[in-house]
Amino acid sequence: MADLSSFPITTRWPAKDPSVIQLYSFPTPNGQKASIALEELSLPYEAHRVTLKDEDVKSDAFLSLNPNNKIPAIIDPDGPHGEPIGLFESGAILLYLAEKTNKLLGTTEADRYHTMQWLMFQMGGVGPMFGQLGYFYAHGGKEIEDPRPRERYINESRRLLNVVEGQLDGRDWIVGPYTIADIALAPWLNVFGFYEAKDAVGWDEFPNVEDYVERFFNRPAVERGRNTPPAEG
Ligand SMILES: N[C@@H](CCC(=O)N[C@@H](CS)C(=O)NCC(=O)O)C(=O)O
Repeated sequence: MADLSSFPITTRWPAKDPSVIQLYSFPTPNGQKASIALEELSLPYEAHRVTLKDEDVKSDAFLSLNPNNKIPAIIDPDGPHGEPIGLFESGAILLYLAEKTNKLLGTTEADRYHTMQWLMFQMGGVGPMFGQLGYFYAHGGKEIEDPRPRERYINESRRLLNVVEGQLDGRDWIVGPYTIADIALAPWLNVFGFYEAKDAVGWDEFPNVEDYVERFFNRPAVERGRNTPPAEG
C-alpha cells in the first residue's frame, strides 16, 4: 500500500485510497484542467476541495505541497521509478499526466511539440491576460477609474481570441488531434460569460472559438471533470 505520510498535506486532506492520484483543487479554469485530464485519461484519482480562501489555499498544509499557494496540485503515489511525486502548476500537471500515459500529445513528434507550444501559449498568454481582464473588468479592479488597465486587457484578450480563431480554421482542436493543449485552453475560453465581458471582447467575431468551446464541453469526460471537486458540498 502506498504511503503518503511524508506529504504533510495528507494530514489536513487525508487520502481515503493512497494508491490513487490525489488531486487538490477547486473548479476554476486552472483547476478544471487537472480534473478533466484525469477523466480523459481514465486515471483513478481522489479529489480534495481546496477553496481559494486563505484558510485553505494559504494553509501550511497546502503550502507544503505548493509554496505558490495556488490550485491545482497533485500527488501521484506511483510517480517516476514507482516513487511518489508531488506537482503543482496546471501546465506541468497536464504534461506529467500525458507523458505518464503517453496520450493526449497527438500522434506525430511534430504534434507533440505543437501541443507544448499551444500549452505554453495558454499558460503564458491566455491564462494571465484573461485573468487580469477578470480582475479589472468583473472583480475587484472594476471600480478603478483609470480606463487603461481595462482597455489593455480587453485589447489583449481580443488579440489572443483572434489568434485562436485563426488556428481553429479548418480544425476541430487546436493542434489537430485532441490534446492537453485543448484541456488547457478551452476552460479559459469559457470565462467571458462569467465575466459578463462577451460584448467588451466582441465575442460574436469569434465563431470558431464559440463552436470549439461547445465541442469541448460536450465531451463526456469534460462533463464529469469540470465540477470535480464540486465547489460546494
Ligand atoms: N499558473 C498557475 C495558476 C493557478 C491559479 O491561478 N490558481 C488560482 C485559482 S484559478 C488560485 O489558486 N488562486 C488562489 C490565490 O491566489 O490565493 C497554474 O496554472 O496552476
